[in-house]
Amino acid sequence: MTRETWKTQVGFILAAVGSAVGLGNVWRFPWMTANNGGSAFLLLYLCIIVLVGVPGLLGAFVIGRRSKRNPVGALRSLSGGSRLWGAFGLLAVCTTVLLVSFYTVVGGWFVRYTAASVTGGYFAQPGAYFGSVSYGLPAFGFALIFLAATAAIVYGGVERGIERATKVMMPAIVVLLVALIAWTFTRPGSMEGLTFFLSPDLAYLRTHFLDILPAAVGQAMFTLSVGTGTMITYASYLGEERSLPFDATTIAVLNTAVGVLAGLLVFPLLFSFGLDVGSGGPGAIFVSVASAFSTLGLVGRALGAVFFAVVLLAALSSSISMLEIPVAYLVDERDVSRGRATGIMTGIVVVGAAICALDASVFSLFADTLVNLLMPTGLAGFLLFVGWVLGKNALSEYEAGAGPLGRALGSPWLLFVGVPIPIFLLFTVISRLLTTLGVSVAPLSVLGVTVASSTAVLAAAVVLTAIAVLGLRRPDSVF
Ligand code: ALA
Repeated sequence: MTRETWKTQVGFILAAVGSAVGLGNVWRFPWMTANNGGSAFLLLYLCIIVLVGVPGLLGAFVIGRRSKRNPVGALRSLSGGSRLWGAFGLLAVCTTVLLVSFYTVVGGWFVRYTAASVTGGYFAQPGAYFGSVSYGLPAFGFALIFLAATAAIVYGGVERGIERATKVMMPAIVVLLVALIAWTFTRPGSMEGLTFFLSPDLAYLRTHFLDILPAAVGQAMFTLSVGTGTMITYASYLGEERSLPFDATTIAVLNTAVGVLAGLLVFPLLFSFGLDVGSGGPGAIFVSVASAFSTLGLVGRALGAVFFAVVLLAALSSSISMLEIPVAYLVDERDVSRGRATGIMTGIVVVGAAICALDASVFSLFADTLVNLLMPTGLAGFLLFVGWVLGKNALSEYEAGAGPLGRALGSPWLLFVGVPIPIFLLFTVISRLLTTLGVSVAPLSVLGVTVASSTAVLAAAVVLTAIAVLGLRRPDSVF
């Protein structure tokens, strides 16, 4: 069958930004920022977006455009038919199914809160309200509404469904966010929130660097949709004339801008209402922002409906990009029609969403632990593939359509994605794994020299990367 392509170039950029901009920016980013030192987290997160996120996006684009396939077909065909790489691609597809399962539940919360804003449903007791609707059957029911909307757009296909929908959604999100920020800035006390969010706290960053690093990496992966194959699949519908460095930078900048806009809204809003920014958990934004709106009577109903609807649009443009991955896998690899593939995958996600909606601990396993472990692992694997399996072929794909500046950065990029970034990602994955398993690594004594535990973790990441590199090296590799 003829493979679909993006009809317009702006369609690709908007769809990719739409994939990146979502609950990660509005629900997870302010929550992570609040729990990890405010402006210190912001600074670290921005550095990771530039140093890991943009090169990582480029890696995904190179794999996608060169192969014109979903992650499984892409890794298998570009590696000359390796089953092992095919299996790694399948891991990425499965990761996406896990993500879209919990995402559907959160999307359902936003559907409910949009409706409850209109009726004033959460106004009496915002905290207790979230507790009563967040899990169980009520949450599952609303998740199904969100999933039905996602599936309908994916069923429509690349050009008619995804491209058309995101072209309208993305500008609408920015306009609505800016309007809400303008309103928030008129409130007394909002400037304190701005300071918490924006004034660089280098002392906190120095003392808590290793504590907040994994959270910042996980957030950067999640928000850019890298490490799961989403961007591989989107770039597979892309023509050779596009500049990949330009597109990756544009997408990262626009995505970060929306995240920062969300922060500019949420923190001033919370401070102006004297609400606790650090009250963690997935319900933080619901409880706090809903509390703010509930004090404003009828105006609060209107503002609440607009706010939750804006986030809902952003969530939808991301969830469609995630559901598209397993659908593209079935269409490309199993020769299933788009309609059937959408039906099958929606059925699987219904089961996943039912599991995620069971209770808070199952939800956190998906939304927190698995995201933080699987996404950096996925990206590390993709980038080792780019550097050592594709090697010089990756460079020629990168250079096709790129301008002089982009081309000049090609070789440093390939080196960077081939060695330092995988080491860095594996370092954060191992640290997180140890924390998750409750294993604390005592300082080691090597030849009489005491090695801090983080140094031992770093050494493990270097050894793992070296083993991978030695195993993957071929004539076309970076070195
Ligand atoms: N990138 C998507 C988001 O931030 C998953 O919500």
